[in-house]
Amino acid sequence: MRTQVAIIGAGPAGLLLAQLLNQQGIDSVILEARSRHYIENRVRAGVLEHQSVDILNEAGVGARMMREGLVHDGVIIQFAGVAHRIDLASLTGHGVMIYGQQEVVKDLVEARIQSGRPLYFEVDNVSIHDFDADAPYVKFRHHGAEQRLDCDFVAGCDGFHGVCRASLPPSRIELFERVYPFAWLGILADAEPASEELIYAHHERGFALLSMRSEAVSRLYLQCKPDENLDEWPDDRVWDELQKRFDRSDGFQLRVGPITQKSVTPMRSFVAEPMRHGRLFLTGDAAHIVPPTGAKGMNLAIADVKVLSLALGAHYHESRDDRLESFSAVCLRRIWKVQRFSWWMTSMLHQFDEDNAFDRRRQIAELDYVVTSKVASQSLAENYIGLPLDPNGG
Ligand code: RFL
Ligand code: PHB
Repeated sequence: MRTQVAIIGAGPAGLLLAQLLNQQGIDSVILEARSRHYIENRVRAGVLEHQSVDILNEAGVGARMMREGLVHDGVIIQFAGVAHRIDLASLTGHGVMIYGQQEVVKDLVEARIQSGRPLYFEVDNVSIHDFDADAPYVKFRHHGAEQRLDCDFVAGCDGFHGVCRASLPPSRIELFERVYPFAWLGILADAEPASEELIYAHHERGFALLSMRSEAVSRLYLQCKPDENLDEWPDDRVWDELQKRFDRSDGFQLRVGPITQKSVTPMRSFVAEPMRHGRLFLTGDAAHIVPPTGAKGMNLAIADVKVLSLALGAHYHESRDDRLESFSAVCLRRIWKVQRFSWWMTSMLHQFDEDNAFDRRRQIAELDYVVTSKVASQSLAENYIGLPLDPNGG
């Protein structure tokens, strides 16, 4: 079989790329290792930058998000038992949208099915070949049968553990990495969110985050050990620990309800450069990872594929390859700024070392500065709602 663009992975990056290409009349085949049920129920990110909202709307997949998503014009930073609101809208003119990644994925899968173009679930043995030459191809197995997919380009949208980046000889990529000495224990609960806006809480017992998926579903996280054993975290202990970390002088109380999902997420910062290797393009988590504190992972994936879709459009419709050539540099310039922001939020809010009293005082001073200085809160807000995306120049 043959296509123009072979897309490996049906996460937000692969599915949105397919949709943006389809809008330009460019054919693609998506190969996904997991089942449709699995990818549509994988609970992950929840915050969309305002321009991610625009990109999804322009892609024609935003109708349900606009109906069901929650627009947030502010975010709460809490430390030393006091909550401080950063007014995103008045500081930047924009807010963010709370809408679960799995909902974005469902909307994109639906659009893909409507388009009539192929999306293969549960493929295995994916391997990519000859991406340095003019005629790359992908081999894979589907329902036990070996298949070959010839293409013009391969889009590696297969996440951090995928095959695309792993197919490159180590000499061709430069890796930049920081692994943090903690993880997040995340829960989803059938409980009305106790706050209308997200709360990022600094606490000496460790960071905690209150987020949500709807008016009836809370999403909460607490800093834990990287090798935390979930068996040691019965529901009561999770609620108890969360309540301690959200404790405030005004008597704020969490709203408790049945926990429907519980998981531990390791934290890392990671970039693989460059993002283009001949006719292979890496996007999203396949090329970079951010710690979730800045809420940027899904947004970076969306920005990468927007840039790539325009570059592929210029190749097919204007016979121009300059945008394909600049893809990696354009994306990386913005990615590094987002890496910096995610690292900074993470460093400011987490406990790194049990007995480093100096760092704790320094964090409190930094948080105090951020919430009391207009320029400092504006800088946080400008990054949180999303740095501008210029697909031509970074
Ligand atoms: P994905 O979503 O990992 O999708 C990759 C897809 O490729 C498939 N795959 C393969 N398919 C075929 N062959 C192979 N050999 C394959 N290997 C893998 C996988 O099954 C999968 O379907 O990557 P993508 O599309 O780049 O999207 C990236 C985002 O998923 C990720 O950055 C975010 O979830 C990160 N993230 C957050 N991002 C935000 O923007 N805002 C947030 O609030 C936010 N919170 C989070 C997060 C991630 C979290 N976890 C669990 C990692 C909160 C958490 C807890
Ligand atoms: C989430 O709702 O899952 C979420 C929100 C904000 C973050 C990370 C995750 O920074």
